[in-house]
Amino acid sequence: MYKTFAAIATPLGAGAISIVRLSGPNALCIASKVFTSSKLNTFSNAIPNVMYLGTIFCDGFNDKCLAVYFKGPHSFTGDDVVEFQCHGGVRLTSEVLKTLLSNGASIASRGEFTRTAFLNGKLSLSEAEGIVEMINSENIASLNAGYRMMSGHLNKSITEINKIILDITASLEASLDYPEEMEDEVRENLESSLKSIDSAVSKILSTAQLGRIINNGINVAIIGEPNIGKSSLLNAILGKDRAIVTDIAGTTRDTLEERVEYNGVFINFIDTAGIRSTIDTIEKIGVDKAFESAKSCDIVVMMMNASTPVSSIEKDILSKFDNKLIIKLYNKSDIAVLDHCVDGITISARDKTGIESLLAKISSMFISGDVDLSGDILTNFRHIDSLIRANTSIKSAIIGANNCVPSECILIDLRDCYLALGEITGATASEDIIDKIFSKFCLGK
Ligand SMILES: Nc1nc2c(ncn2[C@@H]2O[C@H](COP(=O)(O)OP(=O)(O)O)[C@@H](O)[C@H]2O)c(=O)[nH]1
Ligand SMILES: [Mg+2]
Repeated sequence: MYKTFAAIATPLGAGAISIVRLSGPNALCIASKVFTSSKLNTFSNAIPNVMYLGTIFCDGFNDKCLAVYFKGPHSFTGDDVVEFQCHGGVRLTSEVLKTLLSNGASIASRGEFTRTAFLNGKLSLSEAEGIVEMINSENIASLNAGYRMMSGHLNKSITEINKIILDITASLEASLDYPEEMEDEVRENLESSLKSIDSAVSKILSTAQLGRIINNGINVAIIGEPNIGKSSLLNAILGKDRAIVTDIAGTTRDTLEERVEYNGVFINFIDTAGIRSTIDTIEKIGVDKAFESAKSCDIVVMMMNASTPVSSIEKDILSKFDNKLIIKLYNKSDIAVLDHCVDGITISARDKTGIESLLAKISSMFISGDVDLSGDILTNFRHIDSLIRANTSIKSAIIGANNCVPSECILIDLRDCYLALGEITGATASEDIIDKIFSKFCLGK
């Protein structure tokens, strides 16, 4: 027997309104015990999806509130749901919840509403995870990725791949039953069918790097010789005096990280100590940290002077980052711009010119026109992990098909691939995985 549970769905605190919701077979019955509206004899007669203004009777006080009934299965959870929009406030909202509990509801656990929706087949696991991604998003790109996941984009792609796996599995199994009639033909087409699965899985997996960037941003280290204008650039980008700027070489000793949002994506700028050989112990640590930041970041911005030739120290620094994405940035263009600057971007941190071109360049190195932002983008580590396992299994199946390995062994790889992919949608996810996912949800979700 399903239970009826209740929770506060909005953050607990002083606010204009709070939403308290109830889901389960007794939702309407419990609601009609505590809520009345002049429009109805009893709330049991409420028309689904209609909002009623009325009174909720709590222990020691009443509140004027709105109530709406969503009749299962046409509700978020798939069961009967009643939502109350009462006034906000910690005590008021808690008392409304207490009233529902004392009238027969039990308290919902974390994610219980969404878990019920999943168990009732209203959404897949990845769609449920899309909701969490949207709630936790801090930038527009991540909101969009969460929205696509919540709307079933990834679920559809994975379900389609698994359908093909099932078709191949069925013909391989049939060929084992009728080897003389079918085996040659099935084995002949096997490799190309497996390769199409491999390329579909790899295509989704290849978006993981973009997904990381969407969640965490592009890490950009600004490096260069002292006094070139690195800290001035950080300040110009942020539009405020964050870093100390002086004409004394060696002013910045530690790395300093600040984030801006550009085209919906975070760019994390790391201002570093100017690179030079120094006997100052603290500055030397700063120079080492500058190199470390540059090695671990996504893009190195090497700042040089637009009005003077590239120095031998700068050539030496550049040569250390041959294998990285690097932007040559020529600063102090307000003084002069020499011809060699054509291989980079010219700016004046002092006059705040060229900043937009730099941001656009950084963004275009990751979010270029050929990146399909409306397609699947893997932003969830659990999905990446499942796809990596699916990828390993399908590659093993291809090797098997190539080397005349018995069909029984290929079937094992295909099954592993199917199971790994099914964990994403929830079709093959174990109770443990499901528990773990919903335990990360907030109360009332
Ligand atoms: N003329 C000119 N001076 C600049 C520009 N950017 C920075 N400076 C000056 O260069 C000096 C060093 O700047 P700073 O940002 O501290 O350089 P950092 O050591 O590379 O961080 C300061 O006196 C700045 O005012 C620029 O675009 N044009
Ligand atoms: Mg500095």
